[in-house]
Parts: sequence; C-alpha cells; structure tokens
Amino acid sequence: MERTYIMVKPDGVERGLVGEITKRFENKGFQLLALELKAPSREHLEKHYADLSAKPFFGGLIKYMTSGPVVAMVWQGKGVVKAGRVLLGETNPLASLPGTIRGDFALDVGRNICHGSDSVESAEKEIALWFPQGVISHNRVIEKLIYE
Ligand code: RTP
Repeated sequence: MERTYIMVKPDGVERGLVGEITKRFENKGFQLLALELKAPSREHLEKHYADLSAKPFFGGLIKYMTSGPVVAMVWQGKGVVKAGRVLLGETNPLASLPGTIRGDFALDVGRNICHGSDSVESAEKEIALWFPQGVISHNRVIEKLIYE
C-alpha cells in the first residue's frame, strides 16, 4: 500500500491547524501510520529540502521551517501521494481552490502551512529521513468499508 510524508509546518502548528489538516486525511479514508511533534535542526531541514538548495528562497525557507515545531506524519492508502497533494492544494495558496487546505487557510507561498511528498520515491525517502526508527504496520479492521 502506498505511503506519503505529510508535515504541518511551523505556521500551521502555531495557528492550531493540526487537527483540521489531520481530519481531512482521516475523512478521506487514509490511515495514519505515524505522527510526532518535532523540532528539526537546520541540518535536518537542509537534507529534507536538498533539491531546493540552489533556489533564491532557500535561506528564507529554512529560517521559516526552523521557526517552531512541526508535526511529522505518515499516511497510507490508495493513491495517497497524489491525493495528498490534492488535499493540500497548490504550492502557492492564492492559486489553490477553496476546499483545499492551502486554499482555505493560507495566502503566501512562504507561509503555506503544510508539506506533502511529490512522488512515491520521494515519499519513501522522506519517511526514512523523518522516521528512521520506522513506522508501525497495522491492519485496520475497517478496510473493507473503504476499499471494494
Ligand atoms: P512542499 O515541498 O512544502 O510540499 O511544497 P511544494 O512541493 O508544493 O513546493 P516546492 O517547490 O518543493 O517548495 C517547497 C517550499 O518552499 C517554499 N517556496 N517558497 N518564495 C518562493 O518562491 C517559494 N517557492 C517555494 C514553499 O513553502 C514551498 O512549500
């Protein structure tokens, strides 16, 4: 089953949006495999965002991401990587439709409250980076109410 890494960024945590974001993944039918409040180091975030290190906004991004704790999560389910990005909305909140998390709760690209892996491959890399101890494997009893 597919897994993705979802993170509530410091602004989302500070604004009390952890429950709101988590609720949307639960409502859709996805299964929570891991959840932890973390205060990642600058070095850890530089690894997470290594692909963006040459971007002009990289310094500001790392500063923003180290401004407070984040909530790191792993979600599992059919098509969860792509569907997770749909639930989050566009990177730029102003381009995000109402009904998406960023469309409903954010305005600025540099304060877009959440992160979601952009491919199955990067999801597995990010899960290994944020949860090196691994995550639980749990067979839900409600599976046949969610999948045909
Ligand atoms: P994320 O990784 O956070 O889910 O975001 P994303 O894939 O939608 O976007 P990405 O291009 O990977 O950018 C990562 C984060 O960097 C910040 N950003 N700032 N000032 C800017 O032009 C700019 N562009 C991107 C955003 O916080 C974005 O989520």
